[in-house]
Amino acid sequence: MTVPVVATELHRRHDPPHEVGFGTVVTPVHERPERIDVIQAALLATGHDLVAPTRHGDGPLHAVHDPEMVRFLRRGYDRWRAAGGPEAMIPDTFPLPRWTTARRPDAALGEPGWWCFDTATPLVAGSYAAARSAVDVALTGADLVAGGAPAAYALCRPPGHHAGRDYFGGFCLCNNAAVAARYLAADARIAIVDVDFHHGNGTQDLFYRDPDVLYASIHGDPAHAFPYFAGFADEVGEGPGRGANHNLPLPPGTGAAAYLGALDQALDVVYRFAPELLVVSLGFDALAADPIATFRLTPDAYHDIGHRLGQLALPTLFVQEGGYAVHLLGEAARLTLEGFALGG
Ligand code: Q9C
Ligand code: ZN
Repeated sequence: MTVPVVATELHRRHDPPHEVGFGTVVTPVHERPERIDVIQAALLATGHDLVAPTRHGDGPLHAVHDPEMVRFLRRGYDRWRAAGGPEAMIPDTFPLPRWTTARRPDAALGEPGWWCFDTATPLVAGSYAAARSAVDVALTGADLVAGGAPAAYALCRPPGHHAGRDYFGGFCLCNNAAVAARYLAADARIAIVDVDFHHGNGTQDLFYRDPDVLYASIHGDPAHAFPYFAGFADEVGEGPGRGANHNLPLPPGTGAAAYLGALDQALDVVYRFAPELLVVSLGFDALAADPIATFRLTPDAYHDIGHRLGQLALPTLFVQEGGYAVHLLGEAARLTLEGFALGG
């Protein structure tokens, strides 16, 4: 099976000089352009086809994200620099939800903490262009699967699953998978399966009350892992969405056997939901070699993951999320599609 791989060079414009993790300057950053380069090279070398994204306008983006946040992503950096902010825009002050009179600051140096929830997601001059291109990459992939392709691979960068309606963080600016899922949900019943090591708190939040989009995630237990504040098993959806959110947190050190067992459970829920299309938030940070995560998968496990996803026999949009063991990302991506092609 040859899979269209949607990608653009515009992702390179998001290339921050450093991030802050656990209060310490980290350079180079984990979420860097080479990630996409190695995946793209591996997939094209395997015979998959490169497809350029098409522009989709603001409609699908604003259906998911607060236009005011999008405006901040577009204009906030220049304001920050004009006010004397340094090259990497990282929040200085965060308004905790317990701060009852917190209001959105006018101050350019104060505004980042209103929208961005961590210190690991710096913005630079080209970040918006990259984030915007990643949304178009996901939407172009969505068009391909809606149009009859059995699968498409949206090589999104920056990633997306930590971004919610009006916040961003966790290396994510716009939630590419959620924008694609919302767009596809106009015509089809959608399931999102998230195999990134981290819980996709943004995606969960965006569909938490929605009965028509299932979210199922296998991830590092937030009792030990980022994003810490969401991703627990008792988060099952709310109101009409109750039962359409499924979290499978797993402990540090989880290997392939336990991981694939949890994936089988998640895919059983997906099967019973009877979706017409599948969106996969595909992160490779469950690899043992990943520098920021604690699972112990080898690249071979992605063949098994792909195979299990393929057994659902649904048109499937793969959306790139995380994965930071750069030297293994190409192999993991190739094996995912190889397993998927074995089908159901
Ligand atoms: N010093 C994704 O995989 N915290 N995001 C890193 C390490 C942020 C991961 C802390 C992790 C975000 C898409
Ligand atoms: Zn991740």
